[in-house]
Amino acid sequence: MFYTNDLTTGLISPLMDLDFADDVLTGLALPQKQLHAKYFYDQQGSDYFDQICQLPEYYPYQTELNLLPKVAKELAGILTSDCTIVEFGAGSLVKIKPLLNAINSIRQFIPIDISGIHLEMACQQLQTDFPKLAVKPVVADFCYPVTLPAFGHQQKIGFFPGSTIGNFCPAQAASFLENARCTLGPDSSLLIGVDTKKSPVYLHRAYNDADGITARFNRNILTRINRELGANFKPENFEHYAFYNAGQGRVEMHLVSTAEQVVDVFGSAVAFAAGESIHTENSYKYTPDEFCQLARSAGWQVERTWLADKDLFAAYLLRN
Ligand code: AVJ
Repeated sequence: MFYTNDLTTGLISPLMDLDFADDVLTGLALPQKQLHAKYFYDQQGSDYFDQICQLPEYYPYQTELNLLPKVAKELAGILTSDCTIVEFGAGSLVKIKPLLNAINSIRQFIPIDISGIHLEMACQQLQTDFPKLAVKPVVADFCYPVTLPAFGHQQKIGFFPGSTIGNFCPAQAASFLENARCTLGPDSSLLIGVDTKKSPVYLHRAYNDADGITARFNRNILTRINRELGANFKPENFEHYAFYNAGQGRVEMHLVSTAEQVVDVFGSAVAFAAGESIHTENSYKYTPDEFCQLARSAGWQVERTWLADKDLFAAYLLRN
């Protein structure tokens, strides 16, 4: 991965991100147009996501954050020798703090995120708050195997909070879990936060907030494509649409074209019928039984399950 646009001027540099260009053109050529949810997270998108986390409707964030001190206290009893934590999709580095506060044996922290500048700024703040911790950020797309800095002989713990795993379909989630098991190696653990199945009314509210922040987050992917790939989407011509697909066990987000229109993307003409959508995100929800089965299918043992208030969210400690 490399930066493709000049972040100060917004000008497109000759080094366009060809993976991004290729994924976008391929996705928009499918009968059901789609874009990968990981592309939400440019700098603006990461900021919007932080705003989503402050919304009263978006229960996963606060629910998990409230659960973590309890989880961390129990982990402190298990993790007694020097250890390294690897966080997948670390974002703003808020959720690692309850772990760092409760577990004294954490020596090294390796946060992985796709959003480089966002990660760098968050790391500077974390280093100020925890001066003795070795912080080694890795800017990478963890959909692919990631090369990590040397672990040494420390005990390794993966941390994958926020139900980010919900962006993968179950088969991809299983291969992510398998890859993480190989990356972390023998005797490692993985602490993972996963959203539960619940009333669709509740889910609907979480992805259709009253202030329209989720809608802005969703549309921002078009603004990003315009800037980085030289497209001419009119984001205002696309409506945010999110719903729970019970058959698939997932919330789907779409951008629905409000009119018949043709968009130029990187030199290709992409035609939209009125009402046609781009599928921009899946957010799978798992019952504890379903998730434990998925984890086992990827070679992990489930050591501990924590359920938040009213079963709104779950955390699992997996053992390799
Ligand atoms: C970061 C993928 C867990 O699926 O709930 C929030 C992203 N999308 N609101 C989720 C998201 C719309 C979020 N994840």
